[in-house]
Amino acid sequence: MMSSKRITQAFVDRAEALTPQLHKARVYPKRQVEIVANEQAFQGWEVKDAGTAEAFNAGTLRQGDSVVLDFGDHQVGYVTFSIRNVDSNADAPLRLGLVFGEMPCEIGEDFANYDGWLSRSWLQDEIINVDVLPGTVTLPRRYTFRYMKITVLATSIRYHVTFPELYCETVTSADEENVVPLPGDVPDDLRELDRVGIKTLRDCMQTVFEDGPKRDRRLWIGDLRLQALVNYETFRSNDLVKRCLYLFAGMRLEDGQVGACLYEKPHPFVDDIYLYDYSLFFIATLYDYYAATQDRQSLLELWPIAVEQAEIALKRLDERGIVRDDDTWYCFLDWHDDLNKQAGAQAALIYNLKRGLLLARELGDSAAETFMQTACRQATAAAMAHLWDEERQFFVSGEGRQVSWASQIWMALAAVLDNAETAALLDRLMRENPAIGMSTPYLYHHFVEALLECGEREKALAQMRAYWGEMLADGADTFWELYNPADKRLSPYGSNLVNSYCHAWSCTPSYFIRKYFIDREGKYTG
Ligand code: RAM
Repeated sequence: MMSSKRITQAFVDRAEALTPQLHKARVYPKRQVEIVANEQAFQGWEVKDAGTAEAFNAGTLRQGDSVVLDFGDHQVGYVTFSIRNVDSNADAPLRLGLVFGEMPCEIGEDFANYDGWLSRSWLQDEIINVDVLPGTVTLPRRYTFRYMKITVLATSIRYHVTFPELYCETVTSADEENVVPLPGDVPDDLRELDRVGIKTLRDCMQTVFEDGPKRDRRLWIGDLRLQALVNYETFRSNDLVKRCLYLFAGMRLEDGQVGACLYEKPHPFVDDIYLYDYSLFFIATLYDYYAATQDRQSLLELWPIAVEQAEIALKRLDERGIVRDDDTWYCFLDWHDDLNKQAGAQAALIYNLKRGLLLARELGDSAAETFMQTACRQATAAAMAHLWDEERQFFVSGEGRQVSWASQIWMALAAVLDNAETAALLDRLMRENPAIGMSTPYLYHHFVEALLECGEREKALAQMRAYWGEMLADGADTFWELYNPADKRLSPYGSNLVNSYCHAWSCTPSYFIRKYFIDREGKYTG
């Protein structure tokens, strides 16, 4: 049974009126390739040159033949091809097998063996039958890919086929012209991180900030928050952030919580998923939006919903003032089966209350100011009294008093300790390296941000270079949803085939470089 949602239609309408136009461009394949098994290569698949794109357009394919086209970079869009029959008229329909892959693994591996727990339907393949030849086909679905495999499953004994033209019409709402070039003295490796970060964001920017254009193709507020930060430093599509905020505000869950994610079609609707940290991020995302735009009218309209998120979050505190823990998926923080969320959730609460407090002051809302300040003081005191382990010098989480990277990172971001103590905490974290580590670029982002916020610029740069830099060395055209340098096939979904390889929350090197290492005069300060 569907639960009833709290809909504020005027907000949804406001959001819909801000739906952006998509920019289109035609992209042709760059070459033909072969994907071959090689244990030394990333995820066990190597890409080998197998001929030019022109040779593909001029060549003939027979029943049973296949070809893999490489578009040279990550694409999001609609594929069109013209097909001609050769040697005879087409006396039977043409049957084609198509596979699209962001990564070589999606072309190399047989989808029939897929055993992940997310739907098989996320894997991008089709069988199409073409009744009339010669002809032109435009595939109705939007694909996200670099590689496209075509297999001729059936012609007839009389005819073969050729593809004189094939291209992808790419779509994005991002406006490249708004991106200010980096100053000349930025080192090449940082330029490359910035370029790929921007490309990642661009491909996720559609009529909302999608989390991943292959999967899940929807708006998650945790991803939105980071995309918005990169956007303010790059494309400056501030109305797209506004649209997303109004969508979340306009469609809340039964008890008023901002939902974790929402869909646009067939009409905007919010999913039932509630995550403690994600709902709270409505406050931080609104705070960042206001800081970037000074859009006071939107702030005024959305403010009551932000306050409400804080009120709802406080209801989860136990008699000690600590977020009640349980075994459900109540808070995100990171994909890690063994991560206890309690301390991270508490820190996310404090982090957002602090931003709520600043907004309350900005608005001169003294009741909200008192509320945020009191809640913040109490949540911080409770964290220090019950989650700080004086002996271990770490924050602990849950009944098992778990020490994890996520808990320390979020307490650092919440600035529960002073700057010097936070820097020492992060230093200890790196030295002692507790077993519950970081799985996603999302948590790596927060680690780098925590280092920067307490003034550890060198360490932050080194972390960013090591992590996202290694992703580049492993062949990233866009940054990935999951990346664990110690286990490169890692997937929280049971198969790396269904991982997203262009993922919103991974695009933040561009934000770090531009926000923290370029000064107001546009000079590089690294
Ligand atoms: C995944 C998506 C998304 C993330 C959620 C929590 O399904 O990758 O990016 O925000 O999880």
